[in-house]
Amino acid sequence: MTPQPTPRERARLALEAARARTLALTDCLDDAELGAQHSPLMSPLVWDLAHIGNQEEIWLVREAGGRPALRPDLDPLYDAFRHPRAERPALPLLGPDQARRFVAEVRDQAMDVLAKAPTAGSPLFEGGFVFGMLAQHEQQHDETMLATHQLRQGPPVLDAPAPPPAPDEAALLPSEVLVPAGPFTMGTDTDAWALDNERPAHTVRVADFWLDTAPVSNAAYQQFIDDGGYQEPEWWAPEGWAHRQREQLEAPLFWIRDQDRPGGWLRRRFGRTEPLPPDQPVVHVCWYEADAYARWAGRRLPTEAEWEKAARHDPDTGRSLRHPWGDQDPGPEHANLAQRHLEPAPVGSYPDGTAPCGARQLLGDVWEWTSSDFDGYPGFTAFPYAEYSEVFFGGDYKVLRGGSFGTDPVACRSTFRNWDYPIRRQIFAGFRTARDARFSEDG
Ligand code: AVJ
Ligand code: FE
Repeated sequence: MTPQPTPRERARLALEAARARTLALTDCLDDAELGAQHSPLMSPLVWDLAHIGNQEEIWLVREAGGRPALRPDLDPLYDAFRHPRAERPALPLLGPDQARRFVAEVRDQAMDVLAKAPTAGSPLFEGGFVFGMLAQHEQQHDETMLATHQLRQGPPVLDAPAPPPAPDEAALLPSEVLVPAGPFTMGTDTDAWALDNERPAHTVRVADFWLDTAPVSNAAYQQFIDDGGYQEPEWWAPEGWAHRQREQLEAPLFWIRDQDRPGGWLRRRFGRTEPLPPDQPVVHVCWYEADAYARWAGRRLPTEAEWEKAARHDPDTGRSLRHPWGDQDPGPEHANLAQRHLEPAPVGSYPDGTAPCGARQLLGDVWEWTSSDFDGYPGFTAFPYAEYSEVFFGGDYKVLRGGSFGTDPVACRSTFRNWDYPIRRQIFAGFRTARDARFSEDG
């Protein structure tokens, strides 16, 4: 057993890791590229950078530290609710060097606050929560910045080794696993850094169902395309079909038809064009595409509760685990996280990350769309601010689970909830499918 760091040490390490990643994602581009808008869906990277510092100033320097504001004049510029992403390039933003100096000054003060702060006695400080919240906030923006890198045109600036091939036994895995009926504990009261929307823990009954062992692969998704799935309204939700028509969707984002191979596909990935790997999970599909594929396959998306039960319920003990493999922090053997690779690993990878139900790759590789709308759990209370998640409740957003290759472990666990509009596909999102087991011959 490795000794657990204290909450203060854990917070310090998490904040430092987030900052190293933020700087790596911004130091590789020149000032013009940092200030440019690579897609109307995204902020200029220099906005994310200073927004990270502004949030850290608000929460760690002012709220946690009780210290005077450093740059209160920046609050309106970097308030995500005041300016939609498309408007941000026109704002009088800090330049790259000013932003770098600003985030460093805030960090100096935040570290001083951390050194003196209590780590118990109030919800904001319990287990180092507010520091963990800011480390997660920074890492979430780092993943968004990685998605901006993927949208950017021009020669590649990011590199990482390819994930290892799937183990030989991956070919022998059953296509789906049974998750037996019964109650499980969804959400958490005990994970110190869990965010408000993951709380409180509550019991949910789930009927037995079958779940894909691994996320849907590019090869499987290509069969849907080849079978005319994008031309057949029967498979699509009505709003999904309207969206498909309006946007002329024909394939996942970043797929390119290979002119030299009829029916073959290439993909663009962080500035490189390469053959589409058939055995990797499909990525950059919107909820409507995932939903349509599932219907074409005679299946459906899992509900959020089904997904979480598969990802943490241990039938031997009745306990809910922190991660599919247990309570240990994610290591490189468990899951494809932390931008260690710049693409998902082949389906069937990471046997050491297998969940008790037998499903693989529930954490890492690709975010997984669920059929569920984003809402608060019974007894939800916004903490410490409604703008983190509560303002997004009410049915406009679909829940994604599990994290991608670009998600840091600090912002990834079996209770973690992500959400987005059902039309979005610039995020690193794929899916797996499910079906009811009750009343079926296998049930
Ligand atoms: C949880 C990824 C949906 O990026 O909109 C960042 C995270 N919240 N700053 C987002 C977030 C405030 C959020 N997601
Ligand atoms: Fe933010």
